[in-house]
Amino acid sequence: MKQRLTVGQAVVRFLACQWTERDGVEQRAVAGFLGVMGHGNVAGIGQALLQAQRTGSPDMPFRVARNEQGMVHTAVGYARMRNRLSAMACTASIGPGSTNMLTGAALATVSRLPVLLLPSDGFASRLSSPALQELEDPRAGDVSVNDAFRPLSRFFDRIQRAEQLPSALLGAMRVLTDPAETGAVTLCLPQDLQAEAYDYPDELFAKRVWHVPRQVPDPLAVERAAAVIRGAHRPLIIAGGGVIYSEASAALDRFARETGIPVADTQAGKGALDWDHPNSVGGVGATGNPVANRLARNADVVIGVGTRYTDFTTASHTAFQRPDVRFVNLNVTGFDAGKLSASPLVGDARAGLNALLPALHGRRFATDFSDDVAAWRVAVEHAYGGRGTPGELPTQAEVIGVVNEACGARDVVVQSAGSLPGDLQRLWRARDPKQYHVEHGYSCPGFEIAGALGIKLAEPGREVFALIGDGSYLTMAQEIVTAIAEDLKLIVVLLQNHGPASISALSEQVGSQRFGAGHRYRNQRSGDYDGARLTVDLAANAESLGAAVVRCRGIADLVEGLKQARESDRLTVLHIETDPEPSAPAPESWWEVPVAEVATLHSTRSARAEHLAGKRDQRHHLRPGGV
Ligand SMILES: Cc1ncc(C[n+]2csc(CCOP(=O)(O)OP(=O)(O)O)c2C)c(N)n1
Ligand SMILES: [Mg+2]
Repeated sequence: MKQRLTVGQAVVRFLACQWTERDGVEQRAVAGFLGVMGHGNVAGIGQALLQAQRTGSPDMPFRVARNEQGMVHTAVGYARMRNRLSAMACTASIGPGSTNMLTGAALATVSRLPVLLLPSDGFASRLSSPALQELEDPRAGDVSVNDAFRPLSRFFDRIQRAEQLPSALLGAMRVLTDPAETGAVTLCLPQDLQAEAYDYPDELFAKRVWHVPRQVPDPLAVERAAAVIRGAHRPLIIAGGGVIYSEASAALDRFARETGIPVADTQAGKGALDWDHPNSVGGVGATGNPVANRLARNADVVIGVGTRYTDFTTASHTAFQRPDVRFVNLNVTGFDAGKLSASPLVGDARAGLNALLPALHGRRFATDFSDDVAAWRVAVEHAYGGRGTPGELPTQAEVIGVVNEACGARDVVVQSAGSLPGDLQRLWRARDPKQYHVEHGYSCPGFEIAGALGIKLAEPGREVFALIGDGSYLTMAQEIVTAIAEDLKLIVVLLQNHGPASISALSEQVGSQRFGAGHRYRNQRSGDYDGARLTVDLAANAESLGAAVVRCRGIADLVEGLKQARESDRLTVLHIETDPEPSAPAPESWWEVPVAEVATLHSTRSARAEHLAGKRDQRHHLRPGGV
């Protein structure tokens, strides 16, 4: 039997029949659509979604976003919260509608999170080309702006004929649901083709279950890795996002308790163990804490679980200083498992930890880190302060402390860029594996609110707190409107420190004298941005978008405002002025940012000398990891 459907209708019908399964739990692989309409999709995918909504068949929820980049962030937030087992599809019009999704695509692919992108292309027929917003290339008739998705996508296809659709859809689903390959999956759909009909075989619309395996690493690889670990004296575990996506917290808890190995976390891995777990030593690397960084410096075996070792985690390859340090990496992708010349364990984090533990034959390590950790926890408590100092601007650390205390164990915090990720990585006390969402792989200002919306969509029962700096708010805040339209309540804490404090401080550090990193009026006499402070009122802006706004004049107002916001059913923005100066204790770590090799400026020259001093500790980590 066949069904005569447009390409748009077939896409929607097919996606409604896709499921994932892991540990016996089935869920929709594509739970809904997000979209911004234009001439590229209004009569194609748009018509198909309308028809689905009007007739109830297929069941495919649709939500309108305000900005296409924001919509992909929302889809990413959703997939993060669902441990990559369920995703969203995003439909956009041709031209800028589609290219607005590029940043979101990159974020998804960098952070290995599934999103299904359906950018629209110009006419496949080309009869009326160039269509509005269509790119023309005099040398190549088949180029479109959507080719820019190719390097950003883990799967890319452009459908030119209706009968190509089935194989493209199956290819897309395979990559979308494969934890080792997932990321942005892009199917470009020409605007005319979306509306063209074809007789699709019934089987295309049968329920399809994509089984997500818990791949067990090769037994011989387990033996080799176990031998490396058994020979260690000061091992350290680094828990990355893979632990959380694999729901391996219980396995990691057991592994850590039975071996006595301390567990540090990355941005994506925070919450893998509760902050006060006896083995938890907190964030490692450039935005980590001194205790975890000391353990890293002296570790002879580093066991990376579900981490891709970004420069923040490795402190730009200065974190691990022992000449004999070796790595054991358990990761679902062979690419990550092999990093730093590791003894690789390619497999699922939970299955891998469970296979590795018995192979250690009861080996226990006696690294004593509890006093250092206790001292660090006191330092965090001190940074949290609690009440603020009267007459002084609250510090960012104090704001984090207050939000942390207002946050129940099941509540969620969302962040992405600025000085907050570093402070959160050091200071946040996570009490649930799904509590901490600092999307730092792509560190994208504007992820905060849009991403928080996706998390709320995934788990409406949890309170979701988005922490956002003024610079990031100015980049993208419009998904507040989407959240309000969808009646999805968020609590947004907007920290106004009048500019990108993080980049200002970084600029100073690399000798660039805060150049281009302030939010001030241009001074017509000096030609520089050293005029008065800009008079932007972001609280008024949030109000104008429909949010309930609390203008906090200090920490006490914030405490009270958070209480109100929790009780309220409205999206609430808490606006608070904060001190731009760093307020969290230093990480005792390094992050490589290049400094000009020659310069006439003294500031650059002295920064260059410091930069070279930092580089002296950089290691290649070429020591073969296997035995
Ligand atoms: C798209 C993009 N442009 C530039 C940057 C560099 N950058 C990192 S944080 C930031 C601004 C953050 O400002 P704000 O939100 O006020 O945070 P603060 O630094 O004050 O904590 C910028 C421009 C980036 N990460 N992404
Ligand atoms: Mg700022």
